Amino acid sequence: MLRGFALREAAALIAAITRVAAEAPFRHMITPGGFRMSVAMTNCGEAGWVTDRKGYRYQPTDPESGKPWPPIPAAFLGLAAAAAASSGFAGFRPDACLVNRYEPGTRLTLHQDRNERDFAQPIVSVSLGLPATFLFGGLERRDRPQRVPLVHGDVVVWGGPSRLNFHGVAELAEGEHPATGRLRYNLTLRKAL
Ligand code: MD6
Ligand code: FE
Repeated sequence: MLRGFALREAAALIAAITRVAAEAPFRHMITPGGFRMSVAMTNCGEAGWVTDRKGYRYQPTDPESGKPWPPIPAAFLGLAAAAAASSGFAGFRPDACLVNRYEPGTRLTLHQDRNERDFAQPIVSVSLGLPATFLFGGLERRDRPQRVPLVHGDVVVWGGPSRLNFHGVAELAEGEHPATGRLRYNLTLRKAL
């Protein structure tokens, strides 16, 4: 947990999210079970994480447009590499970045991130805007999660033995943030391929 690691660059990161979303707009994807996700998502990189009735996967193109996802902004790559290196993962080069957008009332149910090819690679997660409570569970869905507060500028480097732990985000509380208004963004930088 690198508290405030992205604070200095936060405005540039938010501007870059806006540029990514101009090419690949945020959308509410459908889970394989047929539920519309309350989190709005987009991606950048060689591959983007998608879900639809057929399942969860990474794919090189945006299903809405058929075009490749926009490239990962240089500011994301630099931050991810620096955060990973400072946590013992030198040489981290992500090829996929999922961008999550939350409004008050939005939540993310407990899940594992297991669509990536190599679980030895960490995931670098960046929180921007409204605060959230991260639910950090165990290796079984039934394990009671720890509640971890995440605020604007916090970065988490997640790798090693807990890489496949269940986790989620509790329902976002009402609020206003000077940098994002009524929104929280989360970037997760991954080596998916
Ligand atoms: C979020 N994060 O903070 C959701 N997954 O909005 C995740 O689901 C996540 O932060 C894998 C690794 C780090 C994460
Ligand atoms: Fe996740």
